[in-house]
Amino acid sequence: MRLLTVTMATAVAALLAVPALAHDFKVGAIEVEHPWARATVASVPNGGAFMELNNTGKEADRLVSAASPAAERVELHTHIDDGGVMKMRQVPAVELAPGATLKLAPGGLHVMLLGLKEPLVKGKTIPLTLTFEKAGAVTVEIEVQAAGDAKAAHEAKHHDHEHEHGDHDHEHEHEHEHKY
Ligand SMILES: [Cu+2]
Repeated sequence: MRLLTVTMATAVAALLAVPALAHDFKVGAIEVEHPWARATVASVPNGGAFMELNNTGKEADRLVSAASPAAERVELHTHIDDGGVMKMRQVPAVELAPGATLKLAPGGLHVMLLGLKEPLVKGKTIPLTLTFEKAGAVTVEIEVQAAGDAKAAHEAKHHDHEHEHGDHDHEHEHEHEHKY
């Protein structure tokens, strides 16, 4: 019995060591949950990064910039409906009202990585520094997932479901992302 207990304790310790289980970051009142990106191919040196942002504070804050050593330039983007075609547009900041939970997801707000120095490979992580007006800067690890994996598909589906124009398939209009 003692041996079993020790074995279980070891197993639990091993599970806790898996980074995916602790893939949340915090700076001031801002929580950054599960930052991830889709794997990319060499012919398309740009990619989108996604995450959930929670403002647990009583004051509004804004995500004002992002940077990564993995990309030449990082921009904050959203999608707009341009005559029925969803196009990406740079936004100066992402507003976070007090208590707000904001999802950056395919087809909507995202962090755009432009001029990737190397393709994003599934299973790798890349650092991304997010700067919030009040909370300050935090460097998170972006987990690269397969271009068409279940999590990405789930996120995209979830987003379309919530979106007013849910009947559009935004994914096919995403200019900078190579999908499959
Ligand atoms: Cu973009």
